[in-house]
Amino acid sequence: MAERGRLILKGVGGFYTVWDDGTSVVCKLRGRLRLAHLRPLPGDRVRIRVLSDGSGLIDEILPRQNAFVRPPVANIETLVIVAARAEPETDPFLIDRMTALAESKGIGVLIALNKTDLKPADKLADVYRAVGYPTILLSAETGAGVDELAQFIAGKVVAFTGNSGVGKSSLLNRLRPELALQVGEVSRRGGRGRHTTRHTELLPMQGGAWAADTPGFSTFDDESLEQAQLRDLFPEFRPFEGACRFTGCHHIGVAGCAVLEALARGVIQPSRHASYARLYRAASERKRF
Ligand SMILES: Nc1nc2c(ncn2[C@@H]2O[C@H](COP(=O)(O)OP(=O)(O)OP(=O)(O)O)[C@@H](O)[C@H]2O)c(=O)[nH]1
Ligand SMILES: [Mg+2]
Ligand SMILES: [Zn+2]
Repeated sequence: MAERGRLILKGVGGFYTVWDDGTSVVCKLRGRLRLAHLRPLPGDRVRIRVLSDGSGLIDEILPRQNAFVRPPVANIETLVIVAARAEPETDPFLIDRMTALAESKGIGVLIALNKTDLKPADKLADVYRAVGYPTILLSAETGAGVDELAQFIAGKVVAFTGNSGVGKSSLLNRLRPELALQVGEVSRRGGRGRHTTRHTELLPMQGGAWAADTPGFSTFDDESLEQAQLRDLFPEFRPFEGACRFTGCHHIGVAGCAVLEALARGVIQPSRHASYARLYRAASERKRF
């Protein structure tokens, strides 16, 4: 069996909290790794040495299965994309950009629609269920859907992502009240979140799961979703592969495009194709500069 190594829970200011068989050890990075500009991420597996004073040194970062820049996290099995229809309302484009990023890294997603006590999200849920993504309707306020969420993440290493204020930390508190994570107030004006969570941290959950709470994002990194690859990151396009009139069709405004025909028939969700087109245009802008 391959060595699993110890798990990095968080890193703040050059100090890394490492889970070592039931206890956590605060470690520094060995000079050789620091000089090579190697920085461990929460979720990384590492080899450590515990010194006589109880502190530790990270000797080696084991190879990564995958890594995200934002949220900064590695070796995730499922990305839990938290969104809400109110206070704050999530732009579906943000959801679709995250699903595309997850697809580009071969990571599963869960669509977690929170705050359903404020505004129902059934229609939005239908959009993602039509794509084939597991989708849960939730309320951290009433507890609706939380058992289903617990079952879904059991035994997995997952990361919660989503715009600030959608209730990532609140859902984690519902799943495991002992965590007592700080949650924010939603500002009256604009109903936006306030970036209450400052660092990404992996937390031990029931059922042997680990879940990363992450700060909500307001902007994205210019993480490269390449134009040529984009159409493969929308799974609902796959049934139409090879069915367009032109080989290598990018499913953007050309005659005889099977994806656009499916869109016109309502088989492909308009918001999903709009997000695809927006990502496609952004990628072509990047390519020009
Ligand atoms: N009504 C209602 N309020 C909720 C729900 N979930 C969270 N909230 C409230 O929304 C606010 C923001 O929640 P947080 O859990 O801090 O949101 P977050 O996603 O962790 O935000 P950041 O850490 O800033 O990224 C808090 O006032 C919560 O009490 C919900 O399901 N219903
Ligand atoms: Mg938070
Ligand atoms: Zn096409």
